[in-house]
Order: sequence, then C-alpha cells, then structure tokens
Amino acid sequence: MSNPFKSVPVRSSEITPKHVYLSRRDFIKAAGVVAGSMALAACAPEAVATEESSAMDSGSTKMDELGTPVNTFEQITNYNNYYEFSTNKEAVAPLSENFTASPWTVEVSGLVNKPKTFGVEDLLSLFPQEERIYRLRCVEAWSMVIPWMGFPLASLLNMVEPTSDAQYLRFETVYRPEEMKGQGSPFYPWPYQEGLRVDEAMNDLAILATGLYGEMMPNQNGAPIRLVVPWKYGFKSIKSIVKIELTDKRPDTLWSTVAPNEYGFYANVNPEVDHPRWSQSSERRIGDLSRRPTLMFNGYGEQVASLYEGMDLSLHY
Ligand SMILES: Nc1nc2c(c(=O)[nH]1)N[C@H]1C(S)=C(S)[C@@H](COP(=O)(O)O)O[C@H]1N2
Ligand SMILES: [Mo]
Repeated sequence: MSNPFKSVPVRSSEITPKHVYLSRRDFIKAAGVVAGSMALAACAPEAVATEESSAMDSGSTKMDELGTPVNTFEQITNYNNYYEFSTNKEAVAPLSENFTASPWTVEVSGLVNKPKTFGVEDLLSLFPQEERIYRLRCVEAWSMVIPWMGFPLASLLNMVEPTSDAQYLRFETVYRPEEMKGQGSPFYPWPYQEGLRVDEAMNDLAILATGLYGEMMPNQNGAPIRLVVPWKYGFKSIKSIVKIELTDKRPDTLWSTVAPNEYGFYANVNPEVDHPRWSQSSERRIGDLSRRPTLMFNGYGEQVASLYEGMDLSLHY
C-alpha cells in the first residue's frame, strides 16, 4: 500500500487533529518540562539536551548514550507496528490520522491500596515529563533510536501503592473497533494486552511515554500514552493504554497467546536466543545500509540484568 505522506515532510501538526494538537512549546509547558530537569533525568550524559537544542532543530543531532544518532521524526512516525490499525507498517500513519486520543483516562486498579482513574492531563501535571532517548528493538530484527517524553512508571505505582500481594501488572490497549479496523481481525485476541513483573515495572528505565521529539504522542506511536521498556522486544511496549491492573497472576499477553514459542512473557532482547524463524544476533537500524550486532538486553544490561539473576534466560525468551 502506498503511503500518501511519503512525498511530503510530515509534522505532527498535520497528522493530529487540530483540536488535540499542542505545539511543541505548549506541550512542554503543559507537561511542566524544565530544561534543567530533562538534563538531570536523561539517562545518557552525552544525550543531554535542553529545550533549545533539541534534535528537532536543524544543525544538531541528538544521540543515545552509545553515540548513535536518533532516528528522524519522519522515520519514527511512518514505520510503525500497530496491528489495531494495520499490519502494514507504512499504512499505520494514514489510517490512525483521525483516531480520538482526547479525552482519555487510564484506570489503575487491582491489588493496590489507592485505585484511581487518571485523566491524561492529570498524569501530565502530576509527574514531571522527562526526555529519554532509547533504542527500540523490534522482535522482527529492525531498530530505531527514539527521543521519548514521559515519566517513570514507578512514579505512578508509588502513587497507587501496590499491596504486598501484587506481583504483576496487566496493561490493556483501548478497544474501539469502529476507529481501529484491525480490531476486526479474528486472528488476534483483542484488546492488545501486555504484562510486566512489578520489579521490572519499578525499574527506572520503564516509562509511560506521552510524546516524542518534544511533541504530544503521534497517534501511530500510541497516543496519548504508551509503555516503553527498552530492554525488551518492542511488542512489550504496549500502545494507547486505558487500563493497568495489579495482580498476583502472570497475565496473558496478546503475542504469547497467538504464538507462545515465538513471543514469550519476558521477551528480553537476547542476541543468543534466535526466533524460531530468524536470527536475533543482528538488526537493521532504520536508515542504515548495513546491519549491526544486537546487544544483550538491547544494551541496558547494567540497569536490568540483576532483575533476572538465577533465571535461565534461554528459557524465558
Ligand atoms: N497496542 C499495540 N501496541 C503495540 C503494538 C501493537 O500492534 N498494538 N506493536 C508493538 C510492536 S511489535 C512494536 S515494535 C512497537 C512499535 O512502536 P512504534 O510504532 O512507536 O515504533 O509497538 C508495540 N506496541
Ligand atoms: Mo515489534
């Protein structure tokens, strides 16, 4: 399918309905971002940027902490996995153009002392929005570097206070088949669901992302709020979340239901465990000509390897 946006540069002002669109500066204002706090929060010292020196401005390119440049806004917003809209990555942007991402609430319930339904605007004002430049490694062996905006999932959890029985989180994407034609497909158990262990969710790398490139989250990337867990294959980073439930049972996930031996619950990036149908030892960075080696935990081992001590990682693919 051809992409009608391909020939023109796409800005989120064009792909987001006007009434929900905030300019980058207004979003940053609404989200309470201060240049100083972004610098402190960025996990990558070399990637520290202020509002004025964003990669969006021409002349400077932001990098991740390994020194690899971020992908362009056009790449990040025109090559998307979002099966609710289409299985064709280039068709997701046009098909999600009129998705209603506002108003929006996220219900946090289950084994918590203080269950609460948050409006997205509450989440934006309760928690300072930080920029996080992360690698995204899809299980299909391509990758990108994305400058997300968001806040630690741990901040939200600390507010609702999981009980001592809570061991897992279950995330759910919105179910709206009128707007998301892919949800008419009988091959997938909708709505999309994902899960994490509580200790994984509390890791500082795990964020709820509300934007990218300093703008509100584009529809095709999971507006208005999605999970980002960069040490795991991309399918764990569930989009357009409406529900987070704390539970004592490991939740079913869409992909582990469809193909349990291909897409496990943990799904930590691991170059030594191949997908049954392809190698995971290398990846194609979108925009690059040659492949690059895939890193254990997608390069985040220092921060997350201790979560899996004593586990046979080859069995928890
Ligand atoms: N609800 C939902 N979340 C989803 C998906 C999806 O199809 N539906 N695809 C996943 C996959 S396979 C990847 S690689 C990433 C892609 O995120 P991006 O389009 O922002 O790069 O989203 C993940 N989250
Ligand atoms: Mo993916």
